Amino acid sequence: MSKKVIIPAVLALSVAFGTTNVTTFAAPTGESTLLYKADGLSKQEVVKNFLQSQIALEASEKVRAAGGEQFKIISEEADRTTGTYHVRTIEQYKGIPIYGSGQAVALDANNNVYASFGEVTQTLGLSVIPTEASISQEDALATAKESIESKIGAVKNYDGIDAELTIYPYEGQYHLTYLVKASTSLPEPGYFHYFVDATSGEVINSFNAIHEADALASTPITGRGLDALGKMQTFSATKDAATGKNLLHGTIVSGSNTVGINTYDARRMGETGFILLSALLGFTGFEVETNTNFFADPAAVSAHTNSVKVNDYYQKIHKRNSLDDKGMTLVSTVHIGSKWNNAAWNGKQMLYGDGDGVQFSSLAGSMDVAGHEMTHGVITNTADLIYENESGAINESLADIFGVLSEMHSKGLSSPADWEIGEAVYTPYIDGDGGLRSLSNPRTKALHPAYGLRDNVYPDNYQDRYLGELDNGGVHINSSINNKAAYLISEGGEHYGVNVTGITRSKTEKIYYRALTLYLTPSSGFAEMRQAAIQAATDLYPDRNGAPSQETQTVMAAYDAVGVTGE
Ligand code: TI1
Ligand code: ZN
Ligand code: CA
Ligand code: CA
Repeated sequence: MSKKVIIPAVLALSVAFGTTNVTTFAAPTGESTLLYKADGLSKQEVVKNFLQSQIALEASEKVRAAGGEQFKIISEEADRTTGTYHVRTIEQYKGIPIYGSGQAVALDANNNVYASFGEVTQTLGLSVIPTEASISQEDALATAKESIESKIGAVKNYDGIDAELTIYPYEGQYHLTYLVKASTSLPEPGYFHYFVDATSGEVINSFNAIHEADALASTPITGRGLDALGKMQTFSATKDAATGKNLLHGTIVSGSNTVGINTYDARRMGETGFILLSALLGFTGFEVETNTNFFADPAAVSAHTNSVKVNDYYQKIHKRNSLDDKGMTLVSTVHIGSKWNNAAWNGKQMLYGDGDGVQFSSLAGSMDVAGHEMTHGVITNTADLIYENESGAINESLADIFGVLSEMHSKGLSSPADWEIGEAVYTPYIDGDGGLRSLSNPRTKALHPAYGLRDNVYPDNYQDRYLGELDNGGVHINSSINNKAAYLISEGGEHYGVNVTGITRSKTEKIYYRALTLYLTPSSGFAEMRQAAIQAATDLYPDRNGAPSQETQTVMAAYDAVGVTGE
């Protein structure tokens, strides 16, 4: 977006002024990739010497002879995560800044230059550039005002207006100009830039930067912050041009797809109120803001980065472009309610409570919870399973299945299998008790006696299902029956006397995704789930000589094992 503004300027500069692009993408390790060695010099000296070394000696000496250095440091920043140091410079001539110039130089822990971005002007020292103004700053301001008001009418009050001597490279020549920047709100909002020739008084060029407001409003930045589990994360965020603040609005680029990720703060607004406001009016909460690129809200950082991970899973494994497969923006809101022990999908976005600190810590902290909620988003856009009774249980189960699968995918296939859901945030004071639900062994999790189930545990068999009205007809309870089937398909095992041969996670997720997106319908229950999974398995792993493939046989055996026999 901002590219359309930036690229022409850079191109114009390099064509007209013989610039050298010194951009490299070396990693901050390894001697061989270094662009410039520190040799005991200070960071600032290294940067300036390095940039000087990019210019032919003759030209660089002429700049010095003309009375000054070509490069001026305008900002420095240490990055504690990587131990690197980042310096921004602009170019100047006799102390006057050159419009549009700029470099970013990166130093490793030993002050060696390992990367550099931005072009270096080669011919500055060889050019004849006037540096004595013959008109005053006031003249330049008056010229700009006159032109602005001829365009938009009389301006009573400028929100801001100033003039600064600037060397302006324009149409193959360096001009000594006053750069006048004027902000107006009435009669029309504007952010005018005027280049007034400081020797002739003429306007060389002008533009209204407010037309670029869109581009400016979404300058991408890299944010950082600790997540809810105390881990430092790096993520895509945005600098808001209007306020100068950084916001948790990011983008994920994957191939030709771009997905927005926006994360907001409900500031503990009650969950019921928020869910209504959000669903009816599209209210998403308040911006998460910072003046630096450090974001200090761990729940927000977690929600933001977990939605990137889950989206990556759907993108990479299932070639799905966001939840609706049309690139919809991923919206999350954290700090819903006070001590709310839940997370939800409200039909449009993800919501996360902070937990009461006993049953749950901040629910945004668990990647499988994010995977669960985001899968409801996928379901809304596909089978749209009705959220009660059997179809509701299948809905909840698919949310759990893709919740754990996306977490395992994100953590890498070599990590031990993790079929628990929510363990990262469940009962923070009790270690090693796993998650709220277990897909591998649902009966290890206690269930309130009010449900009246056998042994007061989650069911792992259709015969033991809950038939009452609580929990929308047991959507979070009977989901365990289908969860167990998915586990058996992937990992195999004996269950109620039925032997199931596991076919791997990778095949399991393809089967369930296909069943969800192609075969399940809003009213599908357990029997339809079995049929859909068998159909998906048969599509992907066809029958041979009239006999079902191992994969299809495994699906049938797993559903037999949990008592969903299809008869
Ligand atoms: S989709 C959401 C329903 C919440 C309804 C309330 C308005 C849901 O299922 N939330 C998950 C959150 C979760 C997921 C917690 C995995 C831990 C692990 C859920 O299971 N909620 C339970 C507590 C429930 O609502 O009964
Ligand atoms: Zn759910
Ligand atoms: Ca887990
Ligand atoms: Ca625990």
